[in-house]
Amino acid sequence: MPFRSGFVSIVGRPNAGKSTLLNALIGEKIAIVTRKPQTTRNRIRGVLEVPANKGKHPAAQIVFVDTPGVHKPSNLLDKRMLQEVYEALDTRDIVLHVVDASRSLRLPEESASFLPSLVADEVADETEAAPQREKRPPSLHLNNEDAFVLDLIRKLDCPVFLLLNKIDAIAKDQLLPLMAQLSMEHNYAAILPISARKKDGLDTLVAKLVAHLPEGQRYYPKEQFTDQPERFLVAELIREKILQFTGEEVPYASAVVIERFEEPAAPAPKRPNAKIAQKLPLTRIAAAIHCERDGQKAILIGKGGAMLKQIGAASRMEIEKLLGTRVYLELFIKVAEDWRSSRSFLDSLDWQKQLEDLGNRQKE
Ligand SMILES: Nc1nc2c(ncn2[C@@H]2O[C@H](COP(=O)(O)OP(=O)(O)OP(=O)(O)O)[C@@H](O)[C@H]2O)c(=O)[nH]1
Ligand SMILES: [Mg+2]
Repeated sequence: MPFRSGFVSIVGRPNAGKSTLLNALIGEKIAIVTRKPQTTRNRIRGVLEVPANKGKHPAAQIVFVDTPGVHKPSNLLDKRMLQEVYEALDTRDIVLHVVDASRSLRLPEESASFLPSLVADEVADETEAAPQREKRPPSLHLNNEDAFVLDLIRKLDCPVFLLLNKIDAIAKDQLLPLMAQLSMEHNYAAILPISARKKDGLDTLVAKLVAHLPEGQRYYPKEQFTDQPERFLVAELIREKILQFTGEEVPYASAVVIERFEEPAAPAPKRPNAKIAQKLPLTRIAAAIHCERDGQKAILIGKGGAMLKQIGAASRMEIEKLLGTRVYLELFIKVAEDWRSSRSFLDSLDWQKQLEDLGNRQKE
């Protein structure tokens, strides 16, 4: 049977477990996961090689695309996050709509968008290439993120799978009514209960995805499992610790920029989870944590520097696992007032855009 390949975009409201699912499918930590909503800020690709299953399906390469959770934007960063979702929905073969089955859904009686058309237009204005969106009347259901996701997927002409996630956290008799309720909302190509955390139901999911994928060649080399540069992964691991250890507004007002990344001269094992021995070479990394106000800076530093030390120690351990070297990590805090509304600052965080710009400059 001919090889199959394609892009599978993962969408849903914040905290549905999209990034946990991506990591579980790929078997590597390529997206950060926390209990706080709005953890993911960028599209993140994870590449899965699927061997042929005799008589059932051919071999395939699936490129999964994790996206930020859909939420009502209140600044330019939020709008960029929503733009990432739009872009992932524009370039895909299949979409996975992930719903947290452990929280009750409040679906409105009729289809609704929580975003007035105005917001969609503003988002589109941000990038020239953004597709024209049809105008929608402002909706009454301004806070219903699930309804907005439904609104987006109803416009798609590709198969959409509904994934009821976190089934490890609910009683079995709750599942059927939820499936029945949601199956009326959209003509899903498949409805699958899963637990991303326990890796439950994922084999069935992958087999069904391969069955729906078109014939095609690999998009990525066989051994590559993500498109993210190492520097970005490192910045994300630091941000994960900020999200874990700080509260209130601080996690949302923080951005991490790697300012120095000195790889060791000697070659080091590149695979994540490699054993860390004392003899291993040393990577020197300096990272700036940007926040928006002096008060947030004080929280990030903590009493006698305790918070910064905790963030540094926890992220260093994870970075060592990722790089397979020892790591000397230097962290410092900078205040960049209102960076979440600064176009140029957000551009400087966007590694995909930076790579594209570099490519365009080289072509000229
Ligand atoms: N019990 C249970 N918890 C899960 C499962 N999947 C994810 N979680 C938890 O749900 C929380 C959110 O998970 P994420 O993977 O970060 O969710 P997300 O959809 O990527 O969230 P955003 O990036 O904010 O949009 C974390 O605390 C996860 O551990 C699951 O199958 N079962
Ligand atoms: Mg996420």
